[in-house]
Amino acid sequence: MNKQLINMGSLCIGCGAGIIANEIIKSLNEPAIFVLATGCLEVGTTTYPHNSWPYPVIHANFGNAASVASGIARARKFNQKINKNLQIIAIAGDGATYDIGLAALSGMAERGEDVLYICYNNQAYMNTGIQKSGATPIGAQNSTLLKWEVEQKLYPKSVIKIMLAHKIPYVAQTIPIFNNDLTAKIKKAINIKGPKYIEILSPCIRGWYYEPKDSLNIINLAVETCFWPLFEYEDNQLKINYVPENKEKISTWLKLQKRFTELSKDKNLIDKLQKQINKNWEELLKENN
Ligand SMILES: Cc1ncc(C[n+]2csc(CCOP(=O)(O)OP(=O)(O)O)c2C)c(N)n1
Ligand code: SF4
Ligand SMILES: [Mg+2]
Repeated sequence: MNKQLINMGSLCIGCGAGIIANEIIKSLNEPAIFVLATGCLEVGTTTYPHNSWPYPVIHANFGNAASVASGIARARKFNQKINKNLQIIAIAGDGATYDIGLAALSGMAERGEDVLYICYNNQAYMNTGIQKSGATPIGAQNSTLLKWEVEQKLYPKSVIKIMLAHKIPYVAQTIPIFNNDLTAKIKKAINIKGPKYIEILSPCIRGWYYEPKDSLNIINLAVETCFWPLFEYEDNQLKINYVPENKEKISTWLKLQKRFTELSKDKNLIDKLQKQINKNWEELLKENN
């Protein structure tokens, strides 16, 4: 079986979600079925009659990928004809996960379904024109803002923490292409029984409005600034996977993305954001000890 996506379909060149999809596929040795929520990844790789994936794919609705994946997990359990090694992987964007699909995801976790759920988080509803989602960070321009406004929360809500509250066996945060962190986490997750949740920051050229040449820099800086630390929880026990030697300032990361043009002018707000990032990181380090 070809271990690469056949092509990137109609995703933008350099789309983070396409890179993530390829990394997931490279990590798999078992037969698998993917359940995709509506969003850029699904629309860009499965436009009828094409399927860019070298695996069967089900297009769920926008909000029910976790429920569809749960149904397949039950079928695998009770139907003797279904290979018991079949991996069931739901992939959904931040809009589908943080907002419309949160109840379905919670149900999947609460029932203990044997499903790997992956959220590729590009921090807005990109496929429909960059509307704000529950994962949009403060100051990020989006098409649902009528004017520059800072009423958004300093930090978006944490679905990672919501999943930890469900006490599922594996929860992790990662980013595409950083020391093979993503592939290591996928490989680990698929060998754990029960619900698994992995959230991956997914750079979006169009919505974050950056030069494609800056892609790798943006990925690295999200981690090096501790805006997006790499960690995992096995049975709610934290392990930090990478500790930056010299933490970069968040302003360096913001400046690379035109979605933060207005925020970059507001020194007070950037200071507040920097303090919050420092606090979050200190709390994580403390929990790790
Ligand atoms: C019930 C419902 N409401 C709205 C839509 C329109 N819609 C399709 S994709 C999408 C945005 C998806 O955002 P996200 O989950 O963050 O994925 P992204 O497009 O950013 O990759 C929306 C609003 C829909 N398909 N179904
Ligand atoms: S708009 Fe963003 S998420 Fe959608 S295909 Fe383009 S780069 Fe990818
Ligand atoms: Mg999104």
